[in-house]
Amino acid sequence: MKNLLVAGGAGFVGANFVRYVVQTHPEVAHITVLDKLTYAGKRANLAGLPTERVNLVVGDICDATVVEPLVQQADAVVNYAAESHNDRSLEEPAPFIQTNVVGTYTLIQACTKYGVRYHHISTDEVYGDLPLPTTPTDWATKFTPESRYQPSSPYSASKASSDLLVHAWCRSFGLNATISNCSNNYGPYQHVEKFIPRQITNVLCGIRPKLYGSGRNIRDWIHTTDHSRTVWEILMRGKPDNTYLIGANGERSNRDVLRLILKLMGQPQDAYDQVTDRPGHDRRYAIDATKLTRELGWYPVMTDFEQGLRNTIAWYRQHPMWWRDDKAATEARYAQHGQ
Ligand code: NAD
Ligand code: TDX
Repeated sequence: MKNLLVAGGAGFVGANFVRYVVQTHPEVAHITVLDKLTYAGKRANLAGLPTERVNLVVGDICDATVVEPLVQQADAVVNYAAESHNDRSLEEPAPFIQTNVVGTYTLIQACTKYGVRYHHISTDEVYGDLPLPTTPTDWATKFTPESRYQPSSPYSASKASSDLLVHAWCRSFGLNATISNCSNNYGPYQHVEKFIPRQITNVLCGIRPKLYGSGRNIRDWIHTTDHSRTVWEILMRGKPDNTYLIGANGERSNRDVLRLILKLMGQPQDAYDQVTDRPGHDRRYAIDATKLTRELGWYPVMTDFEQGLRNTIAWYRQHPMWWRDDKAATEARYAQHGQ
């Protein structure tokens, strides 16, 4: 794997992956990032990386004339490019269908044509949600690779569709692909529309944090560096046409996460607003990552959530120029929906 093509590598999770590979895998001679630089992608996310090892091509994964020559030169393609925000998908689903479904189709067609290895980045949200747990048996119930696909939002439905395309291309056309479905990531470079950076930057701006509904919804948090490590392992050692679920046993309610942010930022525990809930809001995500441990000997490293959150808060505090321009536009958009 000397030459990688990373689609969506100027976004949050993709840029963290590119940084991880550059820092830890000197055998990768070159990474081409293909990114449309939508509202969510930034050149700044790749700043400081050696230009002889990383270059950015600004382009659309739906455009075969851009995609094909880049795929032809690559040893492997990792696809992070997506419309990624549930709230936006509820307002305007069209770009989600275009990028997440048509874009994936365009990439896998090119990988099939040139016999290039493909890894598809997906989400645990394709499995829908689990009820809020009340008994030990409920807590033990988690998503597995055998769980039924039943996505709730236009975003998760478009990601589910893209996963199904990849499986079909493996079976019918011999595409050499793997899929990973990861839980909620946190860490640096995440857009301020997402839960954790929104609340951190709210506090930094003197805005009261906003909790949707009761705040009892549970998300399964993983540090984005653990996600990157796992994707690398799957790229190297994953079995063709296999799905790997990535999670770090990081389940917490939104309310608990928000109260921890407030504590770490020296604010009163009740200094937040409860706002209009997200329509169709998934209740709980929980990942059973047994297959990763069994097949790849994988385990998460960055499991101290409080320390990870402290570092993430420090990053947003130290990089106001990175997020300041997005903040006002993001809050204006939320205000239109009472959020
Ligand atoms: P993001 O919105 O921060 O980044 C997406 C990137 O894709 C941006 O750089 C954007 O410019 C680019 N992009 C969008 N449309 C494009 C197009 N048509 N052509 C080329 N580039 C395009 O999203 P993220 O949070 O980094 O998520 C990346 C991937 O990881 C997604 O597939 C998402 O489903 C998956 N994922 C994310 C999480 C999470 O918690 N963030 C968890 C599990 C899976
Ligand atoms: O202001 C907020 N208040 C709030 O209570 C926001 C923005 C969110 N929330 C809640 C909704 C969710 O229960 O916090 C939780 C996390 O919200 P998001 O950050 O929007 O993430 P989520 O919808 O869980 O999806 C994320 O994880 C899976 C990513 O955005 C997806 O791309 C990924 O697939």
